[in-house]
Amino acid sequence: MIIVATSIYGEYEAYLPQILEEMMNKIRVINQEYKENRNCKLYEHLIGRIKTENSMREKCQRKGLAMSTKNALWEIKDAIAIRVVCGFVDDIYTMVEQLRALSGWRVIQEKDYVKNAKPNGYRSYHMIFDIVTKFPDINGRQPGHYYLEVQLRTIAMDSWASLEHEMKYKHDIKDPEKITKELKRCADELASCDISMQTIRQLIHEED
Ligand code: 0O2
Repeated sequence: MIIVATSIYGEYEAYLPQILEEMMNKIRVINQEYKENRNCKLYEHLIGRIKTENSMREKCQRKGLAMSTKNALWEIKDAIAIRVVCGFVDDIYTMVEQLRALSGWRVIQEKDYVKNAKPNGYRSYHMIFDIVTKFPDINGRQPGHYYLEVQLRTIAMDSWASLEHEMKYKHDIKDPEKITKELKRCADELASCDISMQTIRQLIHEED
């Protein structure tokens, strides 16, 4: 018997990296134009990813959804995701407005964990867009619609989230309450540094 392993993304799998690249390019153009007009960049770096097969299957399971292509691409909305890592908190909000203005991008969900941090200290601005692409979609449309998640954070927020994410998967933590408390303290200290850096930038600009 031959077992053919099929991706949870089915026939749409090959489109996903192409869509991701196209959408990242749109964000690169925003940065380029901003640099030309204002002589400063809007973000430090950009990361894109297609959710791995394992991670998508785990998420379907966690949400009580069947492991189908429809659920992976339509019910779960972060198969395609971009992270924009900014230098300053203000730049997050400038970028949010620029993304909102992109043609073919429609915001369907927004969560401001920068102003309203999660209880564990997690900070980031999350947006889910319905984007129009040149590819067919799961609902039989062409041009097809896909979801794209964009997370916007400062460098400090990103460092914290990466380390916290890594540590969460270590199961041999002896005193989880203490660790949670320490992580929260670190997140708040980093947020306070972000505010200071923002203030310093404003002071420098006032001197210009
Ligand atoms: P990964 O590894 O990024 O793929 P949902 O997206 O529906 O599961 P929710 O709560 O509605 O859950 O979405 P939310 O709060 O917008 O968070 C979704 C994503 O934000 C997560 O995706 C993480 O990337 C990130 N995130 C949220 N909370 C935390 C946190 O406390 N710590 C860290 N490090 N990241 C967080 P995934 O699919 O869980 O993971």
